[in-house]
Amino acid sequence: MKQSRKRSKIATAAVLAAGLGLMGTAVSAKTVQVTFVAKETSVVIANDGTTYPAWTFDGMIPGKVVRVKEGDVVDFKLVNPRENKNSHSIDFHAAEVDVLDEFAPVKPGETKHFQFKAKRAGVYMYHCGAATMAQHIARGMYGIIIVDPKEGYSKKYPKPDREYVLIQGQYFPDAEDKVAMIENRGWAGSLINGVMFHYDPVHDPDASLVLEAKPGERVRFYFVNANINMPVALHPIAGIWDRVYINGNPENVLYDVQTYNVAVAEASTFDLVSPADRPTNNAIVDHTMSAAMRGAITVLMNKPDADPKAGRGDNILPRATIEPKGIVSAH
Ligand SMILES: [Cu+2]
Repeated sequence: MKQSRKRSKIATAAVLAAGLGLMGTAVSAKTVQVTFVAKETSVVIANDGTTYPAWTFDGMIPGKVVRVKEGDVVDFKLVNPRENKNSHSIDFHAAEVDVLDEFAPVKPGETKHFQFKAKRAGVYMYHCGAATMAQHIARGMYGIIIVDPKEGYSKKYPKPDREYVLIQGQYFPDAEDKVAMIENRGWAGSLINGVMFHYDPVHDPDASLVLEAKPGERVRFYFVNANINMPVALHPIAGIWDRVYINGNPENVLYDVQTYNVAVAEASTFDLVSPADRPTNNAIVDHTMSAAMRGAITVLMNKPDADPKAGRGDNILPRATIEPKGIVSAH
């Protein structure tokens, strides 16, 4: 009943649009302004306050969540302030443009401005692609752009009760050793949203956050593999992925999956539904043990008193507030 009312509303909108001569353009498509400022700055990468001389978008690892609707135009600016020492760039995996034009390096003191239309629904990585790319990604220049489907929710793509972004990256303590990054040598940690064991007080007593939901809720994870060289074997310990949407597109749905392999620079969407009749916990892990034990474990608590704000609105990528310790590098 609800569904058919919704359909008739859409039909009405189409008739109105036709009457106004708007057919052929998506009625709800809009232009979304996004600005990133490249910042070469120290950031905290562990719950104990360990800092790292990062390169970032806007001073954070990962950069901010960009969320648009299929058909929207992204009007994008990358500012590379004069104080920086390096050229930086942007590579939106959701954009179909020219690598030598839109994605070209931007020198310190310059700004790049371009537009692209987000034509295909899904979840996509973005990152800096300036040379040496492995180093610019390893030092923190990456994030997610979510392109929500223009059709909205459906039986195949139900509305989730909570949503969380999880972005996994590799931590190379020697920030200058580009060759080690390319060759996968010397990596010491797995960052989840920029911090090792970010949401895992079980393995790291300094961790201050967990992810929360209520028993029986559908929790949707938007996952990006921002590693330099390692695929991710994403598994929800004590659960089974109810659905996996490859590349986050509702058309690419898999049901009942224990572990899904996420390639480097791939992003996908994962739905988890916990038992409704009892409180439970899941540990979302990269089942690749060398990564799990270096930080790629996230606790999801499914409890009746879950914070109603958790995993909703602007709280889909929670960031722990951690005091930095030790010497903070100026660059
Ligand atoms: Cu860069």
